[in-house]
Amino acid sequence: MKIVHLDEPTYLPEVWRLRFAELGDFEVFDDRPDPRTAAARLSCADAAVVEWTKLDADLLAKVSRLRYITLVTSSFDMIDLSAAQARGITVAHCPDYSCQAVAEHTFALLLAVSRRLVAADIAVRQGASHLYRPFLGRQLRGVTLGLLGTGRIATAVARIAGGFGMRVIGTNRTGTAVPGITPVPLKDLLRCSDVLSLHLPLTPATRHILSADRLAALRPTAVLVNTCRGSLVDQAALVGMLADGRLAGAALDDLTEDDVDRLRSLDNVVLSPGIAWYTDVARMANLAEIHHNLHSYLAGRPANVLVAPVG
Ligand code: DAR
Repeated sequence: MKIVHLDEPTYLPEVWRLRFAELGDFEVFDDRPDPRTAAARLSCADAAVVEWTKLDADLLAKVSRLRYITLVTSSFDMIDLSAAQARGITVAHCPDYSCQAVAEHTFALLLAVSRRLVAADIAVRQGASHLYRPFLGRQLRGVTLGLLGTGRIATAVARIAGGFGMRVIGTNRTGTAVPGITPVPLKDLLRCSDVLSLHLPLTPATRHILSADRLAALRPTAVLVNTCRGSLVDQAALVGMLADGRLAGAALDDLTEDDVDRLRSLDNVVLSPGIAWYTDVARMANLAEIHHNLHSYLAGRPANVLVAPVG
């Protein structure tokens, strides 16, 4: 059984390389391959671990032999799942490893934007002391937190929000109730949230789920937190609203290219470079989850499957 790690692992200490090597002939590539190189590598393997490479239908059409992919991510927008399925490839992902990390980062971002922490830090480094007026904070206790998506990460966010004394409402696709989150229709979520936090995967159906129209339904005093893919939001519309005071603030862990320079210039925005998942505990849990995925596939009962070949 040949297993490749296709592209530059963020974290793969030697002990874990050895553990993966117990599962088969395990080869790690430490670069980020172009599509041709990626297709060639995948065609020499039975199973692959993928972190960065976009696996679109064109690339997958060039892949032979490969039967299994586990993404190291919980997100799965970088792979064309139906193309993989059509080529007889089982695709799994890692939905669990980062739930607590992302939930905690949601609050790191929310507190940073509510207390203008980045600007305050800069002010102190420039000599400020007991400077109050630019830094009037917004209390979280008693405000309404709206969760768009009520899965595992949102549930962890709701648990933390309980400690802050926030009222938590949420919307999901199916209308199912989740403990700790009061279910509401989307239009009420937009209308009632003081803080709106996104917790759903990017798919063709969720791209721009926060469209210009939906953003316009938010309270002008609201704050948006996004620890998911930037493309869930119509970023150009968001920037316009933040710039002219139709939305109070935003805290974003992922950006798109749309109007990004103007976004970077706004001072009611806090940004982080895709690090919501990246904690000491989560990166270890990520390795355990990838290992579990491979192990369960090899044992004939694949876990965390996104698509499996039909028939
Ligand atoms: N968007 C997050 C982060 C993935 C980063 N890389 C990892 N896990 N090695 C996700 O899990 O989808």
